[in-house]
Amino acid sequence: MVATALRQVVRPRGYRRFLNKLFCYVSRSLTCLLYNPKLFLMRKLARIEFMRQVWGTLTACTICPKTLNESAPLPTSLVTPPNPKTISAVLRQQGIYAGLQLSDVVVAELVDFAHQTPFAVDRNPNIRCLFKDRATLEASLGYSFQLGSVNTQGCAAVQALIYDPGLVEIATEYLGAKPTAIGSELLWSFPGESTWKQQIKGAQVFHYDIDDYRSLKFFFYLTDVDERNGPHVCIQKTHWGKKLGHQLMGQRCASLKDHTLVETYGAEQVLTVCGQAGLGIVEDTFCFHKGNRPVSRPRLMLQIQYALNDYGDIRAYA
Ligand SMILES: O=C(O)CCC(=O)C(=O)O
Ligand SMILES: [Fe+2]
Repeated sequence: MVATALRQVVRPRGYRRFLNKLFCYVSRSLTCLLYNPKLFLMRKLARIEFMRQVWGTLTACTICPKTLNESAPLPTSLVTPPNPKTISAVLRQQGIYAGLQLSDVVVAELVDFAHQTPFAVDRNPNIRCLFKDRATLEASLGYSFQLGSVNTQGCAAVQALIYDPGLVEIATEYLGAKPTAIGSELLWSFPGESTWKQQIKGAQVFHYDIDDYRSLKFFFYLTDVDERNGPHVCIQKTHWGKKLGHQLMGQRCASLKDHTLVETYGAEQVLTVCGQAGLGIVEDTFCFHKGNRPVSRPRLMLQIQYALNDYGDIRAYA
């Protein structure tokens, strides 16, 4: 009601847009505070590097060493090379390491699952579609899809990877405590036009994730990726040392122009990761990063995420 009243009183378009945005931001924050106060607090604190340093250390010290469900540990890693200490050292310095490799067999199993399981169109759980039916459903709905999110729960290969000793060791080494697996997603990114708003929602502009005081994401390409097929792009070394303004803005940094961030942190730090299906990236997603929208063919990618704490649905209230 207050918002409606404000909208009627404030006439100029710029103000109205500003008030609208402010209203959305405040109402999202309040909802988060009400339903998930721990997540709210972490999102506000972790963006400030000093707080992240302090809380990260405190949390890591208090973590029970058996946080990760170890019910199905594998004897050997499905990922090469699992050299946790080296990878962790590169991560600390660069914020990203792009040299992991999944075997062809595992890639084939994941791709098969993604083809046989309906995806949630643009992450909307109410619209589901099989990969082979995409063109037909797009035509009948009258728009082209940007993303397709496949639920990984029934996929044995994903579950095996979540508890893969190689991945877990890298995460443990980097996070400084036993990690918690907080999410996984098989994600299609489709070629096509999109508005700036859609690109922000689809993580296709530079942004950083605030998922915990310390967190880590693994990305595995399941289709071949070149410059035109949705490469993952990272501004290296931005996991620490962000400008104070960018720390205060948190996830709202996504509304800044990509070129502004590149100019601020240096074009020489921009790493565009191209590679064949099976290539794995591990990244501290406090770095500015994005997945470019493919131009020619769909990209399929698996994400697995570890952190110190699990706050529930990390994509909610963002
Ligand atoms: O699609 C990508 O390469 C990046 C995805 C991402 O950054 C995210 O989901 O937060
Ligand atoms: Fe992200």
